[in-house]
Amino acid sequence: MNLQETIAAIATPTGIGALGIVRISGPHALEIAARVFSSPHKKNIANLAGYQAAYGFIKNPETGHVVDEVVILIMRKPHSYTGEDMVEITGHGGPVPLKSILEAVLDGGARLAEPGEFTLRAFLHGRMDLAQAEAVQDVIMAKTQKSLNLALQQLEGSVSRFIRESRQKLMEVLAYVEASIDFPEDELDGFSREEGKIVLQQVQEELSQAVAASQRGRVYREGVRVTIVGRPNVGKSTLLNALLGEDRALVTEVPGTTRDSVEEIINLKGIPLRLIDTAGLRETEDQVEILGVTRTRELLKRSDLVLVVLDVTEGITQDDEAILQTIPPERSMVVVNKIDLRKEIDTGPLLDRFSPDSIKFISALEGQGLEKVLAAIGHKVVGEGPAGEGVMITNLRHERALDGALQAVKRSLQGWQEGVPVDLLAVDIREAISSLGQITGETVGTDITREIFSRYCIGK
Ligand SMILES: Nc1nc2c(ncn2[C@@H]2O[C@H](COP(=O)(O)OP(=O)(O)OP(=O)(O)O)[C@@H](O)[C@H]2O)c(=O)[nH]1
Ligand SMILES: [Mg+2]
Repeated sequence: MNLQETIAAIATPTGIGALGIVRISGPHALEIAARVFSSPHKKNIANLAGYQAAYGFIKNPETGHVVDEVVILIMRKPHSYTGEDMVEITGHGGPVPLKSILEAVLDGGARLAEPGEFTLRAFLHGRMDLAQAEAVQDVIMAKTQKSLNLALQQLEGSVSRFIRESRQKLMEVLAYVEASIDFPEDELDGFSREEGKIVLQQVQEELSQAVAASQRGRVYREGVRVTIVGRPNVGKSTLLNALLGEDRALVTEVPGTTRDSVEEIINLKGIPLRLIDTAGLRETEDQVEILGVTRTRELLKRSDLVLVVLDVTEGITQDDEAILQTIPPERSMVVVNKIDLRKEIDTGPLLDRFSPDSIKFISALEGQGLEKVLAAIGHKVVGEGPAGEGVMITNLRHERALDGALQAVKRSLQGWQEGVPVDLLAVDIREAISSLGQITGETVGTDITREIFSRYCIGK
């Protein structure tokens, strides 16, 4: 990527809105903007200070035609999102005017930006580190208030600070270790072997807490897929509707009503829950139903959690048994439905595979027991209570790097205790430092950064 090139893109979604924005960034941003912009008051945008705006028209430099009436905002390096000279042109929010503005800007000398290239440039110019840059996309994609809060904290630098502090401590220990390789006999100032060990233990403790919390963090960022399965007519669609609070899926007394899966997202205390109602599972000759059943089996594989619905009036039938055999008990809950009709069934046959906590009795029709089902889902996916203190890692890439660092710190600590030669300790400590640096971007290759930003929106 050539930072000498000036890039441009439409930054607002395609569709109809009041306003839309075309962004330009790079060394020639102002020049290009001046080429396409004309002010009725003869304002020269080259003379505007940063964060000043002007009203006028965009003309295509090749055809000379006016393409939209706009307000143009100037940002001068380094005080801009990318750290480069930037111009934002706010035009009317329709696809044709915005495309025409973009075309004028490209004809004026800019190149079309790649996905995430504005944020990539912000990272390359040191406006933010990699963890912060990744948070930008998380803010945009946030599914609940809780996921938004976590993304904003990361954008503000909470993850970066935690990583830098741990890295700093490891660097101090490494400096001590390296000095004692060079001067084995000397008393090294300010640091003893014992102190080095204490610092390593402290870092190990902090990293393992962060790794432990990260699974929970990821649930808030990405959400969880909960698939509702069971025989036909046990009340799966009624359960989906009850949890959603609206009549989304068709419900009838005819078995085999749901033919294709139905998906909806609900917000469970900040956890985005993707609920999937499926076609009832049974042996069938009906071609459409067979497709539905095949699809349900596929969905099962991709679920974080499976709710198996049983009908209390029918007990556990052979078909139920067959379904219960195909699902992973550690990722499942049994929901016994229709308790308004009858209270009990013999759960004995379930108990060798499911703990009593994973079996819930409900009436989807009358709304009984739903709170308990939701609480149990929350408990299963994020464990006890709300997020504790300390940093919350939400990103799988970060989680892996953090775990890599933790394992390296553990090895060095063990070596330290066993009195292995200091040059070997240095190897593990360096690895831990490098692993942490991948999160903030100090030690990450361009292929990985490219991969990360390629998933971004164009214009961000
Ligand atoms: N009494 C009672 N009836 C229920 C309850 N839940 C569902 N039903 C009834 O059971 C029948 C089937 O409900 P659905 O929700 O369509 O069942 P399903 O599991 O989605 O069925 P398929 O889509 O055919 O697989 C309907 O007549 C519902 O009104 C309940 O808690 N109590
Ligand atoms: Mg159904």
